[in-house]
Amino acid sequence: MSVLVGVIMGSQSDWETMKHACDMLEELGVPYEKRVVSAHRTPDLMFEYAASASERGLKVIIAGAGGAAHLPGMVAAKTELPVIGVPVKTSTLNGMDSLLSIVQMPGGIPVATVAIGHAGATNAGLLAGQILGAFDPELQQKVRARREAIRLTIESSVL
Ligand code: RP5
Repeated sequence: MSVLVGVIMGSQSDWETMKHACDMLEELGVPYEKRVVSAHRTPDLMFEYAASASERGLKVIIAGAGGAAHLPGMVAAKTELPVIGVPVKTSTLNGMDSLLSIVQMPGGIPVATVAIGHAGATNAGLLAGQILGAFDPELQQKVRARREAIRLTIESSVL
């Protein structure tokens, strides 16, 4: 099956967080690719990746970065595909720097920003699955079943 989601991150050090997006895509059976693409250290690669993503068949891009986290916004500037931004938690400012760098996009160039860290990365994978699921009933059913399993777990919680 062709790759539908591109998972990119600004550094190898983001993988601990971004692997949770990949785990979710695997759980949902969504074909994806993953690679390190840095807005600051490999700007030409970033532009090339974003500009060619649509013609390569990708449908959604998940971009994670920390600190001066310009990757999601700059990628969004170069593609019409939906971009989901994951703020990676930093040791210096707890990811608030990442969050604010990603979330405050100017009108006209959206990035769907999720929570800082692990939960955000998980939700990024899930959100990509939900976007694709709108056009894929089988995938949408997987999302539905997953939610149902969560509901049952919560309702049967014993304290
Ligand atoms: C950002 O700088 C990356 O997304 C990463 O979160 C942060 C630190 O990168 P390293 O110095 O660990 O490579 O570009």
